[in-house]
Amino acid sequence: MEALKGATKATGTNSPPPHFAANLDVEYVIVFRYANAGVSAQTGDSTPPEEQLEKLLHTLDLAGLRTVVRDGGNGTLLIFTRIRSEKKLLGEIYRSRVRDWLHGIRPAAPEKETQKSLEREPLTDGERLRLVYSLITLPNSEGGAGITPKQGEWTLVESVFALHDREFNKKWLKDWSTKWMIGPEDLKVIRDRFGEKIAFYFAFIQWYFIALSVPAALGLFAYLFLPAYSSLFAIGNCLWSVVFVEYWKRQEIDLAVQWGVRHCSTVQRKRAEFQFEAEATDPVTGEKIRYFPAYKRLTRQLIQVPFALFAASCLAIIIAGVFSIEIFLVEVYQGPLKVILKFLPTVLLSISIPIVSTILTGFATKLTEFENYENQDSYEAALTQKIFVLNFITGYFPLFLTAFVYVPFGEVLVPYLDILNVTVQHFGHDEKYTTSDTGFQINPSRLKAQMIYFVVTAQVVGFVLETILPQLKRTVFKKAKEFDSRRKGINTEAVLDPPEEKKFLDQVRYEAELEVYDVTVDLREMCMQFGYLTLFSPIWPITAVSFLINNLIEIRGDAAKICMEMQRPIPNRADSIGPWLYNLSFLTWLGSISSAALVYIFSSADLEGGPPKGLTFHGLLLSVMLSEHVYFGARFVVSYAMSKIQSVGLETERKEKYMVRKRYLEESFGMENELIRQEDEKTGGSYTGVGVVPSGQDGRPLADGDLSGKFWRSQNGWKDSVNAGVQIMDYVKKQEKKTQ
Ligand SMILES: [Ca+2]
Repeated sequence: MEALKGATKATGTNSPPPHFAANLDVEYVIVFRYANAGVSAQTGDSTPPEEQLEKLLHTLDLAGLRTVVRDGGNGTLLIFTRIRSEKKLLGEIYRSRVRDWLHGIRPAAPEKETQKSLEREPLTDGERLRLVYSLITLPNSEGGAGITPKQGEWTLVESVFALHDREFNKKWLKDWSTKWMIGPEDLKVIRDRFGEKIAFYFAFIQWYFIALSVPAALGLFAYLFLPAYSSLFAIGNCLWSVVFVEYWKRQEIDLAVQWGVRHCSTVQRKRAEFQFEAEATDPVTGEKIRYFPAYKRLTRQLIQVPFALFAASCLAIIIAGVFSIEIFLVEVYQGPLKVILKFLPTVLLSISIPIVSTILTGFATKLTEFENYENQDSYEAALTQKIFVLNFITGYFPLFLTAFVYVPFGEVLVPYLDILNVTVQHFGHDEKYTTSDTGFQINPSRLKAQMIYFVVTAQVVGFVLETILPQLKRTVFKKAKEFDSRRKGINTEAVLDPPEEKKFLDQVRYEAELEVYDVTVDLREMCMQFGYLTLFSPIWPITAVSFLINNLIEIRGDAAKICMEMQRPIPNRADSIGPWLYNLSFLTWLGSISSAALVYIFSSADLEGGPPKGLTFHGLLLSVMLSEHVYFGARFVVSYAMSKIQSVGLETERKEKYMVRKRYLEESFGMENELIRQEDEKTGGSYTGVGVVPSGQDGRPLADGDLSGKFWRSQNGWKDSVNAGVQIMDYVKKQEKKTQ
């Protein structure tokens, strides 16, 4: 404690803001694993852990960070870091702001005296943590220590994380649990704490929540007064989704300008994992470029195609297989144990899909790593698209299957499920247990029941899993780890804790065990949810009502998850919700097709969701094409209308740019104007120094007889000119009187 207190004093008055005080002014904690189950951890190149630790601490020191080491228990050390002096931080702030200016993120150059510019724009917690994090992780060439966990020479560095500000978290959760609406002020608070990337997520989900009230009202109306599969509702829903996405695009710009991050995605965060083949110098700019041949990346990217096909068919086969079994067991099969067997497919699906998805997601991640992207953003975009494909199939394929295969063609196809009798007969059942010969009829409530499952049950289950699973996983892993350590004779308890630090260190060790928060998981959840609304809501019009209720809780649940289940997120910047925006647009487009098809197929049925009648293929095609054209038309109109509405953000940007231009111009003239003003005050308006007609040495020589010289000296100041003017007017008036 004394050492830490001393450190605070050492920096003098420029100590970190009070929020860090509860964490003893620690900014980051680095977990260093020196032993793995009793034996020294493997560094890869057989250097002992002591050597890597020494190198790590030295590197941190060179990067301008103070360090303190404590025991982490279970074979780890905790390395606490904080910036060595606030002066160093000021330098970093200035550099970062200059970089932003050079990349066009901020309109004006930052002031040289950072202290002054900080008074104008105080440093937020998030910015501070972001800067210190980049100091730890940026490559040496960019002024950082180049420490990336588990990479390269840092094989023993397990993680780098920030400590939660528990006081703030408590206030935040309490605040949000007592109010309905999350306003711009609340978003700014999140942005200041957790960075723009997470703030964008909350801004998005809040806007989505508000916007949902429209389809919810529409859906409720349709549910009560309109016939099932009403085209009116489908059109309204599609139009809403177009306006929703287009308006969000505008809001993104507004927020980015407001938060000063517009165009920040142009400053690319380099990935430490990027492997380059050669380092070359740009012939034009002289900049050092790490080169990886484009054709190689392209060939690697091409692997995506067979991968996507493989993954899609894998998932599709499982889903279709289980689906057939289910239909057979529920609607065809009449034998013994039906009550129990009926649940078998659900169990099968709930076990197989998560396992297969996890394997495929792992594969997608490996593939994206193999594609070897240089920047974090392009890496994330590539990964997001793959994950979206996987989720698309698991999330929507069952409904597509029921709506467009089972219902229209069920009566033709289902009897073929008899082939399953082959397997069933092994258990001693025979033909009489099935009704397929006696005329099968599709179950009209099936589509709706399935939709309700995805819209209500799956959402609730997802929410519960999201909140409880991390905690469960942690407890199990912790127990397993402790058991393993005990078996191998390592001390599981941390030793050598100074007694007064015990409480703090226990908290840090607890946080070290938490998972790393990934905001794209939450974004994906919302994007998938939006998909159900655009693609299938004609099946069950009150879908939006269910989502509205769900999301009211979801927003708060996600906040609680960040505070309690996850490590404090590293504040990253972003100027949008990234690649998810394209997926939203894609879903609105597909929604126009899917809704049209649903309405065309099912509105002709006698029963709700019953077998459709009098369908023709060209009729379907026509309605789909028509709807799609209407979609493109609507999107064009909406985005045109949006561009006519003034955007606050763009206005602000324009204003800022104007102010900057004005300031630069004023600065270049300003000095002289100021001098003139001072003289004016002193002399009462006569020309003495500035602006006086040049004479003698310092200007154009004026001879006494020079007409121009005489002319300009005739009035010695603006007041003289006024007097002269008044005299002239008086004189002329007098003359006029005389002549009258
Ligand atoms: Ca969530």
